[in-house]
Amino acid sequence: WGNLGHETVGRPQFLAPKAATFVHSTLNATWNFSLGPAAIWADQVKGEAAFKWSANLHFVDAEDSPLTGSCSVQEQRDCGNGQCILTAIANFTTRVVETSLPKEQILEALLFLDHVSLVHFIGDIGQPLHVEAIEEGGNGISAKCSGESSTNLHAQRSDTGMVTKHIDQSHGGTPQQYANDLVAEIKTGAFKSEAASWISCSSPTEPLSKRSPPGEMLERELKALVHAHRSAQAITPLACPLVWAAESNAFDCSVVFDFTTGEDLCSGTYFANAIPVIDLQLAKQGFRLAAWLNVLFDGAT
Ligand code: DCM
Ligand code: DCM
Ligand code: DCM
Ligand code: ZN
Ligand code: ZN
Repeated sequence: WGNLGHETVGRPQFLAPKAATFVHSTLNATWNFSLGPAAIWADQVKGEAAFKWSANLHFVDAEDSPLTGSCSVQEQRDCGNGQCILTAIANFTTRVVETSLPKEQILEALLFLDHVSLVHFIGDIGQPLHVEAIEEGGNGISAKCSGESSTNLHAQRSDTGMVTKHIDQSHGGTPQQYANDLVAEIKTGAFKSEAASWISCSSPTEPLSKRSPPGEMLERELKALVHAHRSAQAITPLACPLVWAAESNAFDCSVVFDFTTGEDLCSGTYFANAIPVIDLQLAKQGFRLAAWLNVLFDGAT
């Protein structure tokens, strides 16, 4: 996502007390940021030499075949070197857990950086083109929006075109309003019935009878992660980021590439099909982010 998408995801309004306290005290005291603007920090620094190591952590190049209708994302095949968004979420989660009781300023600053990185990556993993290898996540595919000088498919779907136009048209032009509107959909609207399933993390291949209740798997995984970390084992890949990635990636086989060269993506069927996906993925990742932080800081979902 671009800034608008990240600022939307980064305003979780479902935080439990300790997570909310952390967000308000540490983030505001240290940086005078709210979580929303802090969520774009990882994009701002990734071009700097000191943060070059982080540039590949914003996505996973899924080597599937969406143009022939075959979508998939696999930890080993697509992230075998451990340098992708799947491992980034596991790594930053571990670091937040590990340093959750720091007293010194330096540790707090580190915690802040790990924390805002986590906020950012939990947003990015919901963007279908961040879970796709083709043309570097669509960066090499030219695309245009409302006659604007043509850029690329990745940019149009992430922010510059479609998200901006959608927020301007339907959500008062600001990520604050957009986030509020998505929260309303989760609380009382179109997403109400499915929101609990967003944090179940159950694998779609798992038999229904074995599915964990919403939230349980998330908590179990985080505890396993903390345990693995404390006992100095290698970070185990997490199931949840892979589940989230697979959901994003599936849209690469439906709406994402369904246009013809030169078509205006910000009108007609393509735009109409894209908007519900953008709403869904941003609402989902914001909800998941809050659930994740609630487990980290409050030990509950
Ligand atoms: N590295 C990379 N991509 C990343 C992270 C690290 O190419 N996402 C490289 C940078 C260093 C090496 O891996 O050459 C070790 O990095 P670090 O010291 O950051 O682990
Ligand atoms: N690193 C990380 N999270 C951070 C900072 C760094 O995972 N917030 C990792 C990236 C590199 C290694 O630690 O692999 C060294 O980073 P640095 O050069 O920041 O010490
Ligand atoms: N990106 C991606 N997949 C790739 C390469 C890049 O999803 N294989 C993303 C990262 C940025 C955007 O595309 O959000 C632009 O990348 P860059 O800043 O590296 O040009
Ligand atoms: Zn992007
Ligand atoms: Zn990013």
